[in-house]
Amino acid sequence: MNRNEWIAAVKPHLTEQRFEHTLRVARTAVQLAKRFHVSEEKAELAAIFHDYAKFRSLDEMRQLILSSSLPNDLLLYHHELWHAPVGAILVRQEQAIHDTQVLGAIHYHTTGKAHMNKLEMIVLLADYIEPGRSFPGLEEVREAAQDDLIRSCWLTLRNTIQFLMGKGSRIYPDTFHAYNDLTKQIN
Ligand code: DGI
Ligand code: FE
Ligand code: FE
Ligand code: FE
Repeated sequence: MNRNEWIAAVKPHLTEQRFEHTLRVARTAVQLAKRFHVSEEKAELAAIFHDYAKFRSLDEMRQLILSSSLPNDLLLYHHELWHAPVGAILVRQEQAIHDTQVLGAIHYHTTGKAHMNKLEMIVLLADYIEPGRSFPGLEEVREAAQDDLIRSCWLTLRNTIQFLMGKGSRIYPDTFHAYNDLTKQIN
């Protein structure tokens, strides 16, 4: 499949708004891939499919988590988290995408995890800083993303944890693991 075929393949699975978000994430991910010397093709492919499962029913996602090798503890956390790991499984099954790096970047684009590779960081960051977003603290992250992948990713996780804690939400452990791991690496 080429880029236009990927875009055509994801479109029927998304709302118009989510599709536009996806195109912005893909453009942002390609810029970051150029900047930080990662395969632009993999970054674009992962970004195009990163929210593939966003509109699956809670029942379908729950069943897939239970019947796959995904950790069942996902079910104890907010269902907003499920579309990322579930999406990685569904794009493999339904779109025959088998690149494990691409699937990893889709899987961890929401929570992050310890020891992320550059592609995983790029998709997580692109999702957060794409031009349609506005979060408190986002300008600082966009600036850091000009030249420091680790720091911008760390800021993304820090902001997300602060936001979730502010609401009193439960936070998936991988998000803390990602944050702690990057804390060791930033200057
Ligand atoms: O799918 P998108 O809206 O483009 O972006 P996302 O996949 O990053 O969104 C998931 C939302 O999930 C995000 O706004 C925060 C929320 N969330 C709920 N629990 C957690 C969480 N995010 C993280 N990182 N960790 C959590 O435990
Ligand atoms: Fe998402
Ligand atoms: Fe995100
Ligand atoms: Fe997204």
